Amino acid sequence: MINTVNIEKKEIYGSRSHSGSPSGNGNGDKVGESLQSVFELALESQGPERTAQLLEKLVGQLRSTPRPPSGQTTPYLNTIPPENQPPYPGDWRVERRIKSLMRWNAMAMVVKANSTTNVGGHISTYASAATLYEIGFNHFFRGASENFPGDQIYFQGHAAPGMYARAFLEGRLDEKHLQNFRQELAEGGGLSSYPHPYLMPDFWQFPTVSMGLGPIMSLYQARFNRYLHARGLTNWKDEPKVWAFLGDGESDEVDTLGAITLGARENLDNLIWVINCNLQRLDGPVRGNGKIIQELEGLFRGAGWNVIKVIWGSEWDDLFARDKKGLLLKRMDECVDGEFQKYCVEPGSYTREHFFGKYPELLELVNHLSDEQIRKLLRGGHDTKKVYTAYKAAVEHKGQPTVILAKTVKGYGLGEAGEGKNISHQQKKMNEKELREFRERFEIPISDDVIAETPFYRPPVDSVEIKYLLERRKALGGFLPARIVKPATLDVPKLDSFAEFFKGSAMEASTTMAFVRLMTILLRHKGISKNIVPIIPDEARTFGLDALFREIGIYSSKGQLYDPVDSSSLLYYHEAKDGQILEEGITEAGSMASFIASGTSYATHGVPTIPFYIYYSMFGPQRVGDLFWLAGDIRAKGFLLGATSGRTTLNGEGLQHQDGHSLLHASTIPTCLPYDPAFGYELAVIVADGLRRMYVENEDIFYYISLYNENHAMPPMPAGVEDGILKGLYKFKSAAEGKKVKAHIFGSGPIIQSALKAQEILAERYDVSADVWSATSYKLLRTDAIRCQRWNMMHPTDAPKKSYVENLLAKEQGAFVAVSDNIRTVPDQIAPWVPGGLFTLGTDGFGRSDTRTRLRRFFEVDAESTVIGTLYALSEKGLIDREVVAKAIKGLGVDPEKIQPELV
Ligand SMILES: Cc1ncc(C[n+]2csc(CCOP(=O)(O)OP(=O)(O)O)c2C)c(N)n1
Ligand SMILES: [Mg+2]
Repeated sequence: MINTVNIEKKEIYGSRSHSGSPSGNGNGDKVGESLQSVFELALESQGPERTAQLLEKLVGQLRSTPRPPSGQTTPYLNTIPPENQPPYPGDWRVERRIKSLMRWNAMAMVVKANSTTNVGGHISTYASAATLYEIGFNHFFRGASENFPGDQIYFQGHAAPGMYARAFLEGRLDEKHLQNFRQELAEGGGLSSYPHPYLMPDFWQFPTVSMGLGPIMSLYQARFNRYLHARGLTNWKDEPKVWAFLGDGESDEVDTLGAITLGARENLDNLIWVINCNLQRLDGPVRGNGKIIQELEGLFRGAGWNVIKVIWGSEWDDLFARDKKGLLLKRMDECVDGEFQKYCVEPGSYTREHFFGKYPELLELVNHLSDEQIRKLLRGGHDTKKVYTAYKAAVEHKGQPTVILAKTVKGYGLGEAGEGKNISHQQKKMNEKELREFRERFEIPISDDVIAETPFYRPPVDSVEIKYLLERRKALGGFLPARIVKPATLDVPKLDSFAEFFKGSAMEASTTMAFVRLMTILLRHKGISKNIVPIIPDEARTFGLDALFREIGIYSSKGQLYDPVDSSSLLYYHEAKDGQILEEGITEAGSMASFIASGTSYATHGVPTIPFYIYYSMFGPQRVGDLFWLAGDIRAKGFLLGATSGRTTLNGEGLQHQDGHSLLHASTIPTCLPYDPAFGYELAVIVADGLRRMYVENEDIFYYISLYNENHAMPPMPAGVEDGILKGLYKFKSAAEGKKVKAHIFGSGPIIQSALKAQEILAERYDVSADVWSATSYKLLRTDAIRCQRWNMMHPTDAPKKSYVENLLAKEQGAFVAVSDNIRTVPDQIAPWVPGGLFTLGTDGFGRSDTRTRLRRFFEVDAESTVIGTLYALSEKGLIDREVVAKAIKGLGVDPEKIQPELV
């Protein structure tokens, strides 16, 4: 019997990296037959009662025996058995000393900052992950070199102090930097709280601190690397690996797990996730009543990933080897994470009694260990050799992405100050006693008299530690993290490439159609055609971009393994290994991750690409706003096209689709330029200038452009308006002079048509000359005005500066009215700088399904409402009689008591 157990156990240990599902075979059948005969024999010779007893005994024995994985999980053991561990290539003693110094400095940085300020910071995350990072830095993470862009590493945001501590030992940061952790405005600058490329553009590559975004970005980054290579845009010799470090609590974010099947589908063996399973998040256990490692294992295996569990440290190997009955494993399986946490904080005697003590044989198993030794039985994520083994297996694994589930202790080494405690995450201070204990535990050469000041410690450059550390990084290609940007410009098309837009067209068209035409021109422009990355979340047909399928192909790492149903048609669904379109399917988050990967390829690969991500505008910032924000932080470039925009223009789709506020969302992102063009020529001028600013001038900005699906006249471009288009406002059509009063209507997008019609009605019926202006960007007008206003505030005795919009409108008379298919707050952004104020009409409230005509009356943005609004604004200024407004309301057939869109 004992032999059988051993054989089974060996099988389990040895059969990790495949699914291991027990399949029927000839031997199995034979065993079954034999068992049947034994059963019959027992029945015959012993009788039913005795046979039942025997069977019960056997079942009991089976329960406590390690079994091969059932379903998607394997036993609570390290995936790689000790006998398969490779020799450790480094000097682990020196590495341990280096790591201890990192631990100290990372902790000191936070404690010091919080001794005089309340800037916060985290000690426990890095404390639990130090080994996970150090093995990577010393043996795996490759820096950039010629023909190699460097491995791309997503560091867990809260572990940032550890990365700074390393950079300090490497000599890349000095004491002053560390002193100013989280004090970026201090004299001489400081270190940002988390990875923010916007704030530390030479250091951090990937923002990660908003949980879930690092994981999804890393997935799409790994796929984007393949895409770039398949399209011949890279010349690397070795493929970079993408490593993402995340927390086990972070796995609850939908963004973390929602896209993992992509990794398996695309065979992304260039992707490795390391999940730091310290079993804790901010408030307490991640799964007190369950096992997060097992849960994640099941999920990732189900999604087709290679899963490597690193649960136990080397000290456990001997215990498992001597545990012939599998009782230890049984006990592991019984315990929930809440209990494992308890064993972390209690003394060894507690673990002896409550964990091992459950079964006498287990107690015996640890008889030779003192309580202290039991307390020191390590979790795998703190064991250098176990972590190295897992990483090596991960980088060598072929055909699948790998996830390493590393079990650790949150706040490892903090002792009483917060090791494994529920408060660990928030711990930012340590008293002198705790500092001394920490120092002793990690053997930091800091004396008693200064310890209370938590001084930073860096050994001399010629010390064994620093020499080792620098040698390792040199061998691996240089320091990390590092964001390296070499200036690269593209030969972007000049304005005259878009001449056809400037002539206007006899045919009515929408701005979406204009965009499709524009894309065709760009995709044929030899300077940039290769660099363009069209990204679509399953909406190409909606926007009329399906013609591109055939022309430039949809990227597929597998090519096209089937004959598409529409292969006989001209515009068939064409997938190709070097396809240019990223057809992401229905995932706005994934598409944004692709946008970001493409928009930052100038930095990650030294190859500028130009993403054009077109989507339903309602599912942009409203749906995945945090990724939009991150696009700013990461210094992404490119064009976001919010199509089917406008609360009334997208008429039939109703409340969840009709967008009248994305422009406002986009306005909140500092590096985003939002535009709301009305005509094809405006779009062309905006895109041409965007290409110049981003890909010639190398500005780290991106564009948000609303596109609409309503066809209307596409007029020729009036002379000299380019500057106004780009700045945000220009006079599109002056009114006939000679009327009694003067007014101005700012229109945007298709709603400029309401303004134009209102212009006619006002002239014909109410003796008002209303000029129509095209307002292409309220945000840009506002930021320019704010800049001037601020300058004036700071220089009160100098001649005041005037903003573009103030200068533009200085000489204009009468009332000013704005009308758009967006909420009123969008135009209201410039109200303080409009002479005499701005009266705004807009689409505040929920959308609903109906015809455009009815919706525009409902929201009061149609021509009649625009007339009434203009007359009202004039009456408010005393320029016309209120009676005129009342008559117009009647004369234009507008019901003044009609229901109003909901405003709370
Ligand atoms: C989207 C988002 N929500 C909440 C937070 C706040 N937060 C920061 S760290 C943290 C807990 C992290 O736990 P875990 O992922 O397990 O990381 P650990 O520190 O344990 O390694 C939380 C809730 C955040 N940063 N991002
Ligand atoms: Mg955690």
